Amino acid sequence: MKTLHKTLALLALATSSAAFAADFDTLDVNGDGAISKSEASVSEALMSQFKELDTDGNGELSKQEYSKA
Ligand SMILES: [Ca+2]
Ligand SMILES: [Ca+2]
Repeated sequence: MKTLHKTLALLALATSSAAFAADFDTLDVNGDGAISKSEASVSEALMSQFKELDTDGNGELSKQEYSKA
């Protein structure tokens, strides 16, 4: 349930603003220091740039990669 609540909070955040509403730590739901595709999926804007931002192509966005958004 905790995860669901966080997801709902993220969805509210993501829809409340046009750009990347949430900051890195908020998007990194599991706290592993990277934003996975499923974590990025709360933001359509982020998803649309995910491939471009993932410069090392490991399928996750590091803080450094995300900071270029
Ligand atoms: Ca993560
Ligand atoms: Ca990456």
